Amino acid sequence: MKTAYTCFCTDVIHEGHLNIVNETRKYGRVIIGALSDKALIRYNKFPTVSQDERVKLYRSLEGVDEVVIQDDMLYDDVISLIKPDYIIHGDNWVTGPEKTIRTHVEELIKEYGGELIDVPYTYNEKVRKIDLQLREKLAMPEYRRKRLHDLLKMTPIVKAMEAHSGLTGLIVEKTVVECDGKLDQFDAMWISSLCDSTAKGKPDIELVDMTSRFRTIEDITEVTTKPIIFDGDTGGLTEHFVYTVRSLERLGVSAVIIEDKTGLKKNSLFGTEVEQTQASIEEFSAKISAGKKAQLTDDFMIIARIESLILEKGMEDALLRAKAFVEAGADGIMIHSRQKDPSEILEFCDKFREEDKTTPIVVVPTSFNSITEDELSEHGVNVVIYANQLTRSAFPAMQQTAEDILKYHRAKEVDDRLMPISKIITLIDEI
Ligand code: SPV
Ligand code: MG
Repeated sequence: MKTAYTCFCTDVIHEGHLNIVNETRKYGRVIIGALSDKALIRYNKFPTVSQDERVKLYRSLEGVDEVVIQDDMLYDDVISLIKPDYIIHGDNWVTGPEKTIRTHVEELIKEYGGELIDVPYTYNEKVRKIDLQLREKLAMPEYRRKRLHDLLKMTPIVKAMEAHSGLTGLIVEKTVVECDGKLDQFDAMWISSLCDSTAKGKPDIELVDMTSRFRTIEDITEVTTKPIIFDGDTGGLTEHFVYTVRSLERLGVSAVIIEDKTGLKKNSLFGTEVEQTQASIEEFSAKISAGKKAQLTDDFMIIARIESLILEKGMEDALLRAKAFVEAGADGIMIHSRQKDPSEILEFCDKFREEDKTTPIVVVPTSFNSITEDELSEHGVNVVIYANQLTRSAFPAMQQTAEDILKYHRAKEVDDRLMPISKIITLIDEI
């Protein structure tokens, strides 16, 4: 008997999937591939149920003979193992970002005389509603909050991008690219104090108050589902920080990063050009412990950011602090540097990992931007934050447009570089 294979990456079965199963049955013994968590998160979806539960769900479907795990988004693993006579897929992958996968599968299957079958994709009001409900579920605080924890287990390096508004949140949420034949996307959002302040035309000195920062979080959570890492600056007074922790948990934020500075905080990228004071180990450890004690949910993370390299206090000081902050209860360490060369960051990571194999390490490669995610991961980094690149790319574009309209006394000359209103509208979802 011939074998017919189809891959599912859904948590909920709707009539579209049942249709695919029925179509697959026409060609032979039905094998369903359950796309693994690892592949799923790079693709387009985040699971709301475990991989095992998905396998069970697919197995329970009438007409399904076998379910296997598909680990490779590009189908290489299952094709070499099963060599299905037919691969069946909805025709939604004929265009759009998934096209690259289809092209790859078509080439592989042709090599041994298999056949690719595209069946019409089922998209109606009912299916749309199910998709929407699934997304809404992921946006709920209890789901969103634990997602960073889950991601740390699922992927070698979590990639977070800066967001400071609903629109930038949507960009982080929806941008999917095809690269080296695979799809990729960001995992999380970083609510940067620098970009949140800059968007309001204010300096990054803890001047934008928490109420306003929470408003930014809400603007973003209203339209996205991805987990949030919040830049908590110094955390403020310990007596205030405990309230901030509770509010962030309630908002569905996954982690807050607080830095070991005291007094008037200035942006780290100024380094020693401005006066900045590091908090003592005891003082900052007490703040972390108080935050951990105040926390009510299991998954919320408090990450300690060490400014020793920024303030030129040396590697030993940075390592000493990292150890102390982990002992005080920190769920992760962020180490920062303003050197162009990543070597001091890598030295810190290597030395920290000699003693501590598990505590997540976070880095922000703004200055040392030549290093790749893979290289960072090889040195034990778990989270990479692109902290300000959306703001820094938008600002010069807007400024140039403003200058050119003034120069030409009309908007025609700038029009070619503007996104059409029709496209802007497609970014925004309607319920
Ligand atoms: C931010 O994005 O606000 C940060 C990272 O704190 S940095 O600007 O590099 O200090
Ligand atoms: Mg900041």
